[in-house]
Amino acid sequence: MIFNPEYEAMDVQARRKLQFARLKNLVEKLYNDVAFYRKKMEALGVSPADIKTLSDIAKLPFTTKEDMRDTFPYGLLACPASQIEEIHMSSGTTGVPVVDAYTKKDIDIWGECMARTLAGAGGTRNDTVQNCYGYGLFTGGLGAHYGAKYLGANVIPMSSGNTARQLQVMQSFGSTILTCTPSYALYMAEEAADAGIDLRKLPLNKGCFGAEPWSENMRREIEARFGMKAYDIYGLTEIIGPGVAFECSAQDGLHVNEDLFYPEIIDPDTGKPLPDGEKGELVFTTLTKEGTPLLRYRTRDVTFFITAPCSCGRTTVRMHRLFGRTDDMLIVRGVNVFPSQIEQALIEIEGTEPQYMIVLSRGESHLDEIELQVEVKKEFFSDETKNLESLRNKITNVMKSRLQIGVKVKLVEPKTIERSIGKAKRVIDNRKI
Ligand code: DLL
Repeated sequence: MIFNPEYEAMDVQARRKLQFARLKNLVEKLYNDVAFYRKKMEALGVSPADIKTLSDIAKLPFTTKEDMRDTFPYGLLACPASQIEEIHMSSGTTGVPVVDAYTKKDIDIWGECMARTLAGAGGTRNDTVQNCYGYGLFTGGLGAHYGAKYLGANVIPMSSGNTARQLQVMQSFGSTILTCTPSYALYMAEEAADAGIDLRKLPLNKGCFGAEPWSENMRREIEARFGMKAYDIYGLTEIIGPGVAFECSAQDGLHVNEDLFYPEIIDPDTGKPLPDGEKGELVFTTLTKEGTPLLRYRTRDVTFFITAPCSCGRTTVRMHRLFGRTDDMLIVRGVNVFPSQIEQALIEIEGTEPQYMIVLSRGESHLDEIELQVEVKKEFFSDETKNLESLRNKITNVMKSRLQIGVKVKLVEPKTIERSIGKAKRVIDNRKI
């Protein structure tokens, strides 16, 4: 079901017009009301009058993570403080505090964005949403909560953690939609298996997973273990939280809520916009936000746009599932490595669990070393040593061919890698550079 066909299935030209009108309003507001943006525009010699078409957006300044840090906490506020209804914050992947201040209208729009997201996964008012994203400053918990309410569904505000209770609630109330990080979903599946609960027999039939990188194979794993459809959902605190983009029944790219967030892909080195279909850094401009609207925010997330029509009937542009970030990209002996590449390779190898840790170090020779700790499936671990050795060799060879560098593989016993109830930590960087 398309939650809001008027906007989601809008004629593309009509949407362009709407985006332009909203952009124009935004630029005027920021120029007049937010000293930070006025200064930025003046430094580039650009004023609201220079924005004559949508593509003139490229003349406008970017906003970066550093800007968020420099203006912390209220430097980007674009409305009187008395109109702020709620604040969220994230330490972000890079440790810079990021604030999002919402007015009442911002919260309503957020609810709608997440209602669109849940509907994209097939959710309706008849669903029961077990929401295991963390409640609090993190946007996941309350974002999904508002969305479920906006959709008219029943929401169980579990927050993250206490897995035994999650499983109990899931069974007692017959939850039909699960919302949490994909790594937590897998953890729950393991705990369920240990407790002798067959998740596939429960009413749960769809899940909206995001907030951290995951892969196509991890999706299959979750779908098989739960007997559900697993959908990728994307968002970030700076822009609104979850609800910026979401997958539909086609599971072929994430529809961007374009009437609300104007997306661009740029070359991260030059800052120049790239044509549709080319991979680069994702940039968003918030088109209707009142509290902390942002102009051309550089997400550092790497993806490309898919413009081919989608079978679901939505006309919004889709973004490919994320490839990683421009900043958590690991550079190991000069080679760019995304943890997601390692995960993708690993999950294709029979005998391993999708649980891993990348430990980076710099040895005596000053060369970077990657140790990849991989959990082995229970059945495999009790097997003969020679099988384990051949599994280790196999992983080593696959990594070498995928990553173009050597990786030291260490097989570890089932359940020894620390599980997360929120975003999974996959990299330990012990290099002293
Ligand atoms: O993680 C918002 C969110 C909550 C999204 C719940 C989806 C579900 P932040 O904590 O500000 O906000 O982190 C945002 O997380 O820039 C991406 O790098 C990463 N991220 C979010 N969704 C995905 C996803 C929330 N589906 C940062 N796939 C973003 C990969 C994701 N990475």
